[in-house]
Amino acid sequence: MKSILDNRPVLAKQVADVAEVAGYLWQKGWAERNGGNITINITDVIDDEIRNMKPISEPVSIGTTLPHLKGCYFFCKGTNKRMRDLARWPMENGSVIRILDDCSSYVMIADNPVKPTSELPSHLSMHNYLIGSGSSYKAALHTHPIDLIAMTHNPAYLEKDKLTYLLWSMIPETRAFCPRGLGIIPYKMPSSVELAEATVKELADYDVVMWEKHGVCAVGENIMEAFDMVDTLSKSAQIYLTAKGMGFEPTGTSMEDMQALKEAFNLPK
Ligand code: 2HA
Ligand code: ZN
Repeated sequence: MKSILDNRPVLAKQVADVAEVAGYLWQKGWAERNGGNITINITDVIDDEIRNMKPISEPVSIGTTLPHLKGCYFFCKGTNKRMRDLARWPMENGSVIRILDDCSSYVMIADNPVKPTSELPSHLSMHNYLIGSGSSYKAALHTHPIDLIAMTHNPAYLEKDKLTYLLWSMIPETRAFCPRGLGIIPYKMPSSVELAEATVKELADYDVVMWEKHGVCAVGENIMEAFDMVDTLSKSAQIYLTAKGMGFEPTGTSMEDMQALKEAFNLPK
């Protein structure tokens, strides 16, 4: 079958990276059923032939207006599609969409008319924010990591930056490679515009945010980086839980050692 990826190695590599990450999410147990979603901004690698491609769907409303997305293109996991299927057959379980000039609707252009993720309002709002703020980030990831979600069932961890410092202090990598910490968003209806707005607000301070009792949302330069940050935070959560399971409270890295890391890695917080 003909594919938009044919003879477009750069675009094909980006979709292959999404498929690879989708497989990791499934293997980690973070992607039950259709859980989680991925979108990547592929506008930079779109050529004139793609720009002229006829839509394969009617215009669909996003539910919100996103002025920076005019004429942008995204590869999106499909709604109700499984990560484990996206891993093997990305173009059957995801689609390429074009944002229309009204900035509030999109059409699908390839390869199959797969309706994008139910979290499209939050994903596209994040991309809109990233473009508007001059960021070079192109990827947004939402997934359901067991350990991190479990921690949000304790109200004590919902306090601003409580989890950030706890997770940073479990292993130096987390401090170094998730340097903006972990934002917290109080529970909101999945897929809602309210959840999208709250998520975007937190991106001013964080690359990764928790949706209370639901999951995590991360943005990054590319999908591998977004995944790596969540993976690192989850590793920290597992170290914490393992220590607790052995019956003791982990001591955590001292404030002094944390400060030394901040200076050595030139970290922002
Ligand atoms: O796409 O995870 O939050 C399935 C979800 C919705
Ligand atoms: Zn979810």
